[in-house]
Amino acid sequence: MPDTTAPTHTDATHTDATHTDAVVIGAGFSGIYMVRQLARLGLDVRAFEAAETVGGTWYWNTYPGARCDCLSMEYSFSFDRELVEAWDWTERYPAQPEILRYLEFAADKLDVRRHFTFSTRVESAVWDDETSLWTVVTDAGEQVTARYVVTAVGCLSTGQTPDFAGLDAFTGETYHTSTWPKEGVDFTGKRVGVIGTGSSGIQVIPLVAEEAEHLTVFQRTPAFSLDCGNRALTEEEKADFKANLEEYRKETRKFPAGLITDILEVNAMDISEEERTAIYEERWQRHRAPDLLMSFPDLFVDRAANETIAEFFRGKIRAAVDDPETAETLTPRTYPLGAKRITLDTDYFATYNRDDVTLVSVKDDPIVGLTPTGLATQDNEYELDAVVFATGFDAVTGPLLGIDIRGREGQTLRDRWADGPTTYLGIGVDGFPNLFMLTGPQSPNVLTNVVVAIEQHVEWTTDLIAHMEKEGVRTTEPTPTAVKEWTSEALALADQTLYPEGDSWYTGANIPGKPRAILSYVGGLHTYTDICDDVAADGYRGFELVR
Ligand code: NA7
Repeated sequence: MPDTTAPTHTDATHTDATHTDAVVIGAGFSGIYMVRQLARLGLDVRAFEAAETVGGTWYWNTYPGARCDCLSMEYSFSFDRELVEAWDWTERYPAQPEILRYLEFAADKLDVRRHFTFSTRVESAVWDDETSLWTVVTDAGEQVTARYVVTAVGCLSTGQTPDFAGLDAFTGETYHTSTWPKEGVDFTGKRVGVIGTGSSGIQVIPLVAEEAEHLTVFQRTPAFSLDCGNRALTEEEKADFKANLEEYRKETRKFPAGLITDILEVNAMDISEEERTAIYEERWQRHRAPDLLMSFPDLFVDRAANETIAEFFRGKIRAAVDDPETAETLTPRTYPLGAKRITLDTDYFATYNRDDVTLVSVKDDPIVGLTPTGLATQDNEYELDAVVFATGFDAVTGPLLGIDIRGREGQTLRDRWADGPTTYLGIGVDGFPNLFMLTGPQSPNVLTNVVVAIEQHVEWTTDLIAHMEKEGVRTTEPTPTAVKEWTSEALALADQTLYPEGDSWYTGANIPGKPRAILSYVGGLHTYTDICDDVAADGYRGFELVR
């Protein structure tokens, strides 16, 4: 049912609206590249970003220890040799400040900043059938009409804080890792609680432990974590990457995760335990998660095979943690390795050998809520001066549904996706013409080196818009059949894997009330790219192009 409180198309064609060809929402990797490509097509482009500068998730997540889980050189734009030549990464795994500097540098070099209005959030985008235009409204009250809207809102940009009782009554400090104060936080002399042991928790915990008087970690589900073995890049590594850029770019797109990986041709279950363990150990030393997770083809389809690598990781926890009981509490046993994202850490498990760190399993002793002076579990009370929420994100769909997007006949995307997202290729939705979602749900998005996925999405979308401009196509939207079929395929493919067995943000299971559905296309970026290319070569099969 159309929501009658919504702006109607009459409201939407505001007389004081300015007009542009395309609006891009977001200034992370995808927004920067999309703006550059649309500008190169000769289109007028306006772009909006809530933050005061570019960076996206790397602008906001400034908590101590924030670091990417992809290698720096892999996690960077590869489409422009000049840009690659002009930038030198310092570390194997880049820390947040360096990634932010990189994105600032890229935005300047690609000359996209002038298209952006910063410190401005897009509140709504409403389609008008009569004019075939979107009206985009910002929190500053600006209205812009545009033929195209491209969302570049990222997959992990809407933080979630659990609705604990007593949150407002707590008199101490509270922080969320995804909106960390830019001036930093000093925990010296303080009793600190960290809730959450996903990637953010695992990165922040060792550093808070070093500073705080006492740290209490509230863990609901333990993580499989890989020692990231971070180090400075050598001059040889940097030179090698630059020299082989074109080959790297071509190769990387042939792999499921957009990362060159040597997947063995034998199944884990077809070799002896000794052989397997030797392979895992050698790959552990490479300090690169895909090398482990993709060692054998059966690891993510066969639970018994998965158990072999899970047990290898568990052994690493036992070796790192002195107290066997604490080690056991830190040991994941309830889900397959990889069904929740593998975390990359520095000294995470060893942190629990400190006298000033306490681990609380809130699976066994659930959180009841915050009190004025701390946190209460069912059986205990913890006095705290500060609480850090490392409780994650409303991933992939959260940032899109945070904008009031209304397509034909006032239909909202929120209503449309009430039972879970439905898309064609993760890019478009029927009834929402000329709306293109970069790294949208049911595209490979977070199951890849996302920068490679972004480049593929931006380039494909640019080609489609260029085609529309050239052929005089006024509107493009997927057919209902294409959406139905793609959605079924995406869901069915996920059912053949172990992803549904993990309660994680990959499936929306981390957000109470969120429909549980895989938020990514699990068939691999290589397969997905072929499908997209084939769709384009076939005259954009599955899209209705109206002149
Ligand atoms: P994650 O991976 O979603 O981790 C959130 C953590 O917070 C996880 O351990 C959750 O436990 C825990 N959590 C969430 N809600 C609660 C409540 N209500 N009570 C106790 N514990 C809770 O988010 P991150 O920010 O760490 O990482 C997200 C991605 O960002 C990461 O994978 C990288 O790709 C970058 P749970 O596991 O749900 O039991």
